Amino acid sequence: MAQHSTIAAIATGPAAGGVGVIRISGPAALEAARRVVPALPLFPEPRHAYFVNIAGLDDGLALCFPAPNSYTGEDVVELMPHGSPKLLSMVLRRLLEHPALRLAEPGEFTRRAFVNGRIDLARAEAVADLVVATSEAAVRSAAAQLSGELSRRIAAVKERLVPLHADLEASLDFPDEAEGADDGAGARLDAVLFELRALAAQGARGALARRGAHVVLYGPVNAGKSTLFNALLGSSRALVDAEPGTTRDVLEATVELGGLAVTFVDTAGLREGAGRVEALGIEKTRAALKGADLALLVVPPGAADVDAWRREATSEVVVVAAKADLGTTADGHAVSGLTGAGVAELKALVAGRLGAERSEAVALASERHREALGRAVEALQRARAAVEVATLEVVAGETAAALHALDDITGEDAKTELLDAIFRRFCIGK
Ligand SMILES: Nc1nc2c(ncn2[C@@H]2O[C@H](COP(=O)(O)OP(=O)(O)O)[C@@H](O)[C@H]2O)c(=O)[nH]1
Ligand SMILES: [Mg+2]
Repeated sequence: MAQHSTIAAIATGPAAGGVGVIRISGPAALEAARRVVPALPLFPEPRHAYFVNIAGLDDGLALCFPAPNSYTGEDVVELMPHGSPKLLSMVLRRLLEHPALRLAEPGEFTRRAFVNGRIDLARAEAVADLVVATSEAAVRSAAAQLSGELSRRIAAVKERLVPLHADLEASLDFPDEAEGADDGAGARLDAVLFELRALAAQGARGALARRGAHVVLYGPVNAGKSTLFNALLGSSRALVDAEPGTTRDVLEATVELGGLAVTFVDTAGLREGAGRVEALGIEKTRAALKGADLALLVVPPGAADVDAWRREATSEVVVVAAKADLGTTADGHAVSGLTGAGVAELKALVAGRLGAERSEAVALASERHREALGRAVEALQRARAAVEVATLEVVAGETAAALHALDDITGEDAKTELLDAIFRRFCIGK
């Protein structure tokens, strides 16, 4: 797009590496690149790796991607000297001396790819997710979205919804000619609703994959929570002592379980009559339980009233019978934090409950997508109800609203403010 400025940025991370990449995109990309790489021909071969001197400082590769066959859809040049952050910033500074060039804003390369129709919004957002993914599940989730999985499923739903909407509008506008076009609208809405609800159900898992899961250990004082916490992590993070109330703050540590980033949270035991500091810890325990994806209720042998403990949690609860080495364990998954018996099995159980390694956990990683999908489902539910009791106008109107919500996911007619908000999450050079 000729009205665009030409932008440049270091595309690789700020740490030293074998190779670094500077990316330039826009109409002046080649001209600017030739200032620091005089050896680049006037008409370089597309996607050919030229081994060249870069800025008189280093030898490396230069590749040219003429529009529209590039990441952004514009003319792109990538320079790859050694990955010294200082060297890269010196080369970049030289490039930016070109009057047509300016430093790229965060996410601007990907934003241009979206604006130029190279990728839709759902896929553009997946780039940001992939770059910051820290667990295998997060990588898989972002990669699937980047491959267009979500976009394809949305497109498949629209393929059914658009003709339905057209039939409804036709019945409204030309009641005689389009007689019967709205027949079976209820069944057609049901089919679409079924599909969208399935997609929404996967959304929760996708979210877990992206942000990781919180698993909170709680229970009576001295149950062995901190000992188990340390055993789960394989390191001594929490203080352990026979004195009740040793753990007063909330401790967190993250491990990877079945490809999922799982943050275990060790809490103060819940008990009455605790001192002031410990009481604060107990308050934090209740807050941690509210944010838990899964709670491990750790109970010592002979613990009473396990059901009352269960009710403290709002998430799913797994009862863990601690100190199994002492013999007389309570009902529940038996472990000994002291000997390590049952700990591997408990980890596997936790991974299973969280749905780690379930590859369907790919579809809806972003909050924005879940919200838009929720709106689509609600509109279709109102449309479905209206089929029985209200006018055709209502059915058609709600169907149109559902279509708009689906378009929000892939970014058709996306507003500038929305794009600003989305691409702000990116780092520079992406
Ligand atoms: N025999 C045995 N003792 C344990 C085990 N886990 C913890 N303890 C002991 O129980 C006491 C309380 O342990 P701690 O982990 O601090 O419990 P918390 O208050 O629930 O965090 C300490 O004296 C631990 O050594 C276990 O698996 N077996
Ligand atoms: Mg403790």
